[in-house]
Amino acid sequence: MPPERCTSTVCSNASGRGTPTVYCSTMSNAEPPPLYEHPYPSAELAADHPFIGYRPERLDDATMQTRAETFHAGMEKRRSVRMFAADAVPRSLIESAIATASTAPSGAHKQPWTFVATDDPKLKADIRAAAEEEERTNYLDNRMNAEWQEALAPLGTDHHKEFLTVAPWLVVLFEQRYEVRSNGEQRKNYYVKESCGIAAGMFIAALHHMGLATLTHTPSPMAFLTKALGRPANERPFVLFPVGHPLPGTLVPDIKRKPLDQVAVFM
Ligand code: IYR
Repeated sequence: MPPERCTSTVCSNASGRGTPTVYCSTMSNAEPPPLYEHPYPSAELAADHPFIGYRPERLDDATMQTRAETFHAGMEKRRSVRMFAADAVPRSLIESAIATASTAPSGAHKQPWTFVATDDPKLKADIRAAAEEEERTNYLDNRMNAEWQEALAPLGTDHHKEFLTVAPWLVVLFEQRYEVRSNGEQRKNYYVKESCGIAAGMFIAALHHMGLATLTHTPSPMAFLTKALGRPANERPFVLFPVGHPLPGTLVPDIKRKPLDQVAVFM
């Protein structure tokens, strides 16, 4: 059966001139969206902005179930680690984790993040000294209130942050509160915290998937990281990740994750 003619007003295939832009009945696995009264993109939008087809492989339910369970089982094994081996980790692995994190969805696709990575011993020592100073105030001068300290007690954390010099890499995720264009103009970013939170999660998942460990460390306040790493005024530290292999024999708190019925509501 010959392909039908495409009826989309913005489809260049209709005149036989090239690649289809939006829904095109001449494309084997694309259909006009009959479910939608207001299809996205509208013909007007697609005429002004580039859109491309999105056609991920459609899997059957059983295959999806297996993949879902395999992924979940892998993620269940992830733990935050505070004791790292000093073993070197190739820079290409850190680059790959950052590239994966950078696939995160972001407000208006602004990707409002910078990942600053260092394996420089001097920089790591400076960062550790500054972090420990802040944490000393938190723990020893009671900047954390009693309720907070009570919540942390079972984890046994304190102001010592040796992992900051032992872990081979420190990666600081900075949020970009606004964007500075090459001509110096400033443009607002949107949903910066949400976007960076998602990117942080994807970074953690990428590291875990490749067999590395990290700690989601936020030595509050973190302004010292801006100075230590020489970052511009539009950036603010969001999370500090030490990255490496866990120290063989490392212990982690014997915590349990909440069962599904405590974290999910289906209605
Ligand atoms: N940022 C401090 C305190 C701390 C806070 C939380 I929430 C933790 O889960 C663990 C520690 C520190 O890193 O010690």
